[in-house]
Amino acid sequence: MKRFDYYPGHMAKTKRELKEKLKWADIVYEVVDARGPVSTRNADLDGLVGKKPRFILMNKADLANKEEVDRFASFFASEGLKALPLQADSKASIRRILPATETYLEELSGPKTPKHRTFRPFRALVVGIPNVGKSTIINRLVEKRVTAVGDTPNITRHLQVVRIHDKLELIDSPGVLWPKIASEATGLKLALLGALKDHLIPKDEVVIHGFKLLKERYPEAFRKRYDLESIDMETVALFDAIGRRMGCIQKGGGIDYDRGMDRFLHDFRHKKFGRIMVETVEDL
Ligand SMILES: Nc1nc2c(ncn2[C@@H]2O[C@H](COP(=O)(O)OP(=O)(O)OP(=O)(O)O)[C@@H](O)[C@H]2O)c(=O)[nH]1
Ligand SMILES: [Mg+2]
Repeated sequence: MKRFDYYPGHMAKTKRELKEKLKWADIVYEVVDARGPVSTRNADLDGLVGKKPRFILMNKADLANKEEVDRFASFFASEGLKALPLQADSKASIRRILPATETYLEELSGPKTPKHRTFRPFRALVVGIPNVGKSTIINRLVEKRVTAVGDTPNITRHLQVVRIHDKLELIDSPGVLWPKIASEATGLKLALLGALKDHLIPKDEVVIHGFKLLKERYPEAFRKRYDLESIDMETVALFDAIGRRMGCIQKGGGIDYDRGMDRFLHDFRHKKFGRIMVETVEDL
């Protein structure tokens, strides 16, 4: 799996910064993509967060299969982790975060709560891999009802803290983690979801994986999207048929595969096959 090893130089610095922010936080919002809630986590976070309360936000739930997302919530619960499906661009959905956090923190409080916590709001940090919606969540949480608390010099000089609730404060920049690519299968899922830079895995491999997944799980949505009579054909023939249907034709009349693949990936990432999952609880 050598070719999937990828650790950009700036990640060491990012991790250091994340550690600083974590010192400040009482609770961590771990944002994942609801279409692949396990593959879009990052194993390093366990070590970094330690025993701090953690809340998994399964974001982009509007793009994912609802029943499957609920099953992942139960799966996380069985591992002792709280998880909430979320659609960051919906106000109603964002509004559920605070009460759910309060309930969670109340569950955790009681005899174990350190005394100082009754005197100040809880402090939350949003973390996750790229493109899962961290910034959208922060912007939506912070919108309007906030009072800026300002820099907190005794912790880290440039941490901007905002009060979003009388019981909760938020650091206004997210902690970014690189995805952990544990296997080729995970890499392909992350690439399909757009959580990896496109050049990391050859595009045709990602597309072929997308074809395979759709053929297995969502054949009718796949067939309908491209108005095909059948999808029961070899990969190359499928490439051709889809490319033709999308009008991705070069000057000489051949299929423009590159454009076709981009169009397909865009479709995959933007609900053109309905609410889909790149993994299910059974897969794990
Ligand atoms: N459909 C849908 N799209 C979302 C949702 N949340 C975020 N997005 C979109 O996902 C894309 C990435 O969102 P960001 O908030 O920039 O993600 P991020 O985690 O901050 O990404 P980085 O800054 O690259 O680490 C944007 O195009 C958002 O509009 C959601 O709940 N549903
Ligand atoms: Mg961001």
